[in-house]
Amino acid sequence: MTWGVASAFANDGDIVPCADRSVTAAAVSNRQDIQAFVQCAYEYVQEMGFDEARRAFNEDERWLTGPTYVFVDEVTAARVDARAFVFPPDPSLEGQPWGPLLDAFGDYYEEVYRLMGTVGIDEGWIYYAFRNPATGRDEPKASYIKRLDWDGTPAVIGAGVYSRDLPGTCEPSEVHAVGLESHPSPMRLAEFVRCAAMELETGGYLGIRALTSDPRWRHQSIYLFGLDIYGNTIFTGDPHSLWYGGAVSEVNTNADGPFLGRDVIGVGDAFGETSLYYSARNPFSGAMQDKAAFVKRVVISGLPILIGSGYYSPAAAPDMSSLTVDIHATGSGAKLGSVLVEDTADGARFTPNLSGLTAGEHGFHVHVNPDCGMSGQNAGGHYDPANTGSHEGPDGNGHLGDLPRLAVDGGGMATVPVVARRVRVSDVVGRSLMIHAGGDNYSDMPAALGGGGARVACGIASR
Ligand SMILES: [Cu+2]
Repeated sequence: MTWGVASAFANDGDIVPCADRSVTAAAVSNRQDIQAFVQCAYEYVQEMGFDEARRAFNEDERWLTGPTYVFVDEVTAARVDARAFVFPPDPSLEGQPWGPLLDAFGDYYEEVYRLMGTVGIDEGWIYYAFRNPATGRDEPKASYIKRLDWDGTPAVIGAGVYSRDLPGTCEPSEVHAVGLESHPSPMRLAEFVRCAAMELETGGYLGIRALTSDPRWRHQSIYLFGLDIYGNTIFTGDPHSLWYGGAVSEVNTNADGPFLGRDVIGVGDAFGETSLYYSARNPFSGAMQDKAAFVKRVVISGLPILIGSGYYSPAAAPDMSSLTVDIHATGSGAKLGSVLVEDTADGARFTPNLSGLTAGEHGFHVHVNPDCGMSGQNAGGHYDPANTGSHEGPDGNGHLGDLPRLAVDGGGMATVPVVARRVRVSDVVGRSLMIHAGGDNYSDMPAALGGGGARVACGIASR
């Protein structure tokens, strides 16, 4: 097992010089524009001096008319003492310490000082909640900031936008679990978590439901989790938690865990956001795999928590030729045993080791979705990649997911293997195995879908 703690931050790459890409406030329409806009403002300060730059940022259309403006703030550890050097929304504040005004956007200063003071980067994106003067509400905002010497004082120059004003910043079409799953990278992961953190800060506890169930935030091995100050998982999109009726522990805080025995919020306070490396069960593969996670401290309803997500190391991908599927009763959730699925020369062999079923034959199928919730209804229909729409049993040409009937003895046990000649293990992964109350007529006549009736037992086929 590997683990570690590190601060991580990445910007979007090299910044083009202002001369090559002159941008006005009115023309800003994406993240790269904001970066170029800040670069131009920075160069303007270098060329024209502090007094002219302050005048221009407050008065000239180029810097002021559009969805953004230029700000310059002092960087100091005592954030209430930090002075505003340029603040076009209220120029009367310029030269004054923010002081108690920080209450409305303390997150901003925490981020500025953390990045410039603690992490020590020279420029990058920050994400925080800020009072939107247009609506009077605190809303998610993203700003690009760059280190600047303002007349002998450490400062940052920056510009930002509210997420709804700027396509490309936490846009649902750009930041989503599918993208992170298919192209995992530290930068994508950090953006994913930061955008989720903004949703949480805006929506509070009401936002958790979406963060743990919406496909934007949950896909295959990707999900979000929240940790309290003791490291307990207080919410999670991990599909395994559906089975157990509560949150599966994402991390442990023991001396050998990813937090190295430190308390979680201590880590959050020290870093604000942090990368973590540990081993965890990948809900999509079912295997213990190395995981690269990223957590960010947020405060909701007055309480600090860490929100995080992570992706799994593909190098740890397991052998794909067999799979064990745990089977649970759909009603009580009780575990009934498991089914071993193996590739053989004759097709996939399903070897059950189950108890607690009713005697006789039971319809047995691969259903589409890896989800046994709602009494098995969430699993959807029989797996039918060729869209035949026809239930014909294991030797027909209909649903690929039509398996041979499962035999249960008088003691309620199923141990007799069945072989489905058209099926491979890879067809089963990422779907579910379903056992019905009744048998299977291998036809849609006289009863549709084999006539097996209620879905009594189910298992998610993940590794
Ligand atoms: Cu079925």
